[in-house]
Amino acid sequence: MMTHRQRLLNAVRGDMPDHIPYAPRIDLWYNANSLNGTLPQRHQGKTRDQIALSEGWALHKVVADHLHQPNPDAMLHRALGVHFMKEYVVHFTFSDRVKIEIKREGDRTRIRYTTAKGSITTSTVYSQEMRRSGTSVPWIEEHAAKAPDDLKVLADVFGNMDVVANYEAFKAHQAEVGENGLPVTAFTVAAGPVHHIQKYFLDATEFFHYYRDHQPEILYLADALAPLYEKALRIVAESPAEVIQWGSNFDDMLTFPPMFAQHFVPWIRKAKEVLGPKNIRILCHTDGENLGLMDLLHESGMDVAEAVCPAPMTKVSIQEYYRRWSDRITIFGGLPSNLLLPQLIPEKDFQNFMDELFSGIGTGVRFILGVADTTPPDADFERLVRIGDMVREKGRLPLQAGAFNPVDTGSVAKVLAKKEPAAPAPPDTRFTKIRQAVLEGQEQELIGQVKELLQKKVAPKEIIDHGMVAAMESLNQSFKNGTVFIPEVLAAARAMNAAVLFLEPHLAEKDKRGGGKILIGTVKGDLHDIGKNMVATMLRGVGFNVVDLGINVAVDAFVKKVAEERPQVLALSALLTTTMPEMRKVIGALTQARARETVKVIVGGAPVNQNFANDIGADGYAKDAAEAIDLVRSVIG
Ligand code: B1M
Repeated sequence: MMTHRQRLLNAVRGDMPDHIPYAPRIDLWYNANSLNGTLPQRHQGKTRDQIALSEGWALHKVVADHLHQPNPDAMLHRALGVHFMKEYVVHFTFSDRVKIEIKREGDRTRIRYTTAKGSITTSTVYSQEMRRSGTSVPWIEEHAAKAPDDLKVLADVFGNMDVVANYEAFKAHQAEVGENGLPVTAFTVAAGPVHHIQKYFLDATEFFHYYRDHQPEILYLADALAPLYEKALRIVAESPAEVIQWGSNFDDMLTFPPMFAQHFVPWIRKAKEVLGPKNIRILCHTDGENLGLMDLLHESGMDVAEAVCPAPMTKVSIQEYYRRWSDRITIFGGLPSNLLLPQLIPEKDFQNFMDELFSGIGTGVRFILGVADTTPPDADFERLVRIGDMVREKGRLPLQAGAFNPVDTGSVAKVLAKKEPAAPAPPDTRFTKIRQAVLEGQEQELIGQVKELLQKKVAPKEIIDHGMVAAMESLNQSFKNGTVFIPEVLAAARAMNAAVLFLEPHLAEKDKRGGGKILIGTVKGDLHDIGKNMVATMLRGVGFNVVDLGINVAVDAFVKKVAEERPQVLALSALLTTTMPEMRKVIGALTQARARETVKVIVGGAPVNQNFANDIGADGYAKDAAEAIDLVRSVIG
C-alpha cells in the first residue's frame, strides 16, 4: 500500500497511484472553528494535521501555514508580495538603498518604502474579526501603487532587491510532513511579473484601468521584476522541492485570456523549461471560472491545476475538466465547497454529484480529490468524512470509466490573434462616433462628440439612450460572448460616466441622475469587491447616481446610510456562502427601522441566486452587471 506522499506524487507525475489521493484543504474551517470553540467533539484540542490524519486523509500542503511561521514578520511585506515563509525555497532580500519605515497601529500595519526615486506607502490589516472567520492572510487595505509614478518607485524597490535560497527551512518542513503529504513550495504565488503586479501592487479593479491606460509603466515594472523571477527559478531548480506553486486565483474574467496568453503563458513555459528537467512539477491554484482558460492552461505546460472548482459553482463540469486536461494536467480539487453545505446542496444532489464524479474521471489517473477553494467554516464536516469513506470504497485505481479526448493545440496563437468584432451597424448614424468612443473607452473623444451633438440641438436624453447606452449594451453582449474583456468594459463605463456627468446640466429634471439613486456595498465579513465595482461603474455609466459604501459593510451601516442618502435602491453584493446570511440581516434591520418600504433591496454575487433572493424577501436578483442595470430600471419603474 502506498503512503499519502507516494500516492500524491504519482498523481502529480501522471503515474498510477493505488488509490485516488484525497487531500481536502481544511485550514479556513479549522482556524474559524478552533477559535470559536466549535470543532467536532471528537476533534477538540487537535491540530489541523492531527484531524486530517485521524480521518485517514492526506495532508493538504499546498498553501503555506501563515499562522505558524518561525519568522514573526513572515507576512510583513505582503503588500509587495514579499513573504518569508518556511515553505518557500526562495526568499527576497531588501537592500540598504531602500529605507523601510514601519508603523503598527492596532490591527493595521503601515509601511513606507523610500528609494532614490521616491516613496510608496502600503497598509495591511489583520483583525480579530478576520481571525474568527478563519482568514490567515492580512488584507491589503492600501496598495503600493496609487498613481502611475508609483510603478517607477516600485521598479526601483525591486531593482534593488535580490533573492536567495531558503533550503534548510524547507527541508525541515518536508521532514515534518514526511509520508503524510506532498509539500508544495512557492516563491510568490504569481505566475510571473505581470501577475505579481496584478495580485499585489494595485487595487484589484484599478489594475484593469492601469493595464489598459498605463501599459508602458506596467511593462517597465515587469522588466524590473523579471530578473528576480529568473533567478528564483534557478534557485528552485537546485532545491529539494518536488512541486512549486506558479500562479494563483486564475479566473477567466480576472486573468482574462489575452493577458493570460501574453504575460502568463510565457512564464509558465519558462518555469516548465527550467524546472522540468530537474523533475520539479509546477502547480497553479485555479479556483475561479476556468472555461476561457482551459486550452491555454493545457498548452502552457502546467503540470497540476489545484483548487479546481467545477459546476455547479462554475461553468465547467468535473467530467469536462477530466476529458480536456487529464492527458497533461493533474486535476487537484473537484469538490466545489458548496457541496459541503447541506443548506445549499441537499443530500440527494450531494450523492448524485459524488456518483457522477467517480464515473466521470476516466481511469482516475492524474486526479487528486480536494475541495475548491477550501472547506468553508460552516461546512458539514461529516460530508468530508463520508467522501473519505467513498474514496476508500470506490477509489481503487484504475477506475473503470471513460477516456478523454485531447483538445486542439494552437490556443495561445488563436487567443492572441483574436480581434474584437466590429460593432454592429448603429441604428442612427448621428451617434456612430459616440458609440465608437464608448466602445473604445475614449473619454475626451466622447465628451467632444457629445458637445458637437448638443450644438446640433440633439436632445441629451437621446445622446445617452441611442448613443451611449446602446454602445454599452453591445459591449456587454461581446463581454458575455468572451470577445471583449474586463479592461474594455470598465473603460467604456468610465468614459460614459464622465460624459453623463458632463451632460447632467443639459438634462431635463426628470432625466437627471438624481432621478435614480443607488446605494451599493459588499456585506460584512466579505472583502470581494471586483464584481461589486463593476456593477457600480456600469450603473453610473448609464446615468444612475451611485453611492458606493465599499466592502465589509455592517448591517447598521447599511441602515444608517439608507436613512441618510434616501436611495431608491440598495444593492447588496456577497461572494461567500458564509456572508450571504448578512443580506437577510440587512433586510430584517431595514424592516425594524421602518425603512423597508422606502427602498428596494436587490442582491447579487456569485453564490446568490433567485431562490435565495425570494427567500430573504429581496426585491430582485441580478446575475451580472448588465442584469443589474435592467433590474434597477425595473424595480424603480
Ligand atoms: Co475569493 N472566493 N476568497 N478571493 N474568490 C471565491 C468567491 C470562491 C468562490 C473561490 C472558490 O471556492 N472557488 C470562494 C467562496 C466559496 C464559498 O463561499 N463557498 C472564495 C474564498 C473561499 C475566499 C477566501 C475565504 C479564501 C481563503 O482565505 N482561503 C477569502 C475570503 C476573504 C473575505 O472576503 N473575507 C478569499 C479571498 C479572495 C481574494 C482576496 C484573493 C480575491 C478577491 C479580490 C477582490 O475582490 N478585491 C478573491 C477572488 C478573486 C475570488 C474569485 C477567484 C473571483 C471573484 C471575482 O472577482 N470574480 C472567486 C471565484 C469565483 O467567483 N468563481 C473567489 C470576477 C467578478 C467580476 O465576478 O464577483 O462574481 P463576481 O461579480 C459578478 C456577479 O457575481 C455580479 O455581477 C458581477 C459582474 O458581472 N454581482 C452582482 C456581484 N455583486 C453584485 C451585486 C449586485 C448584482 C450583481 O447587486 C444587485
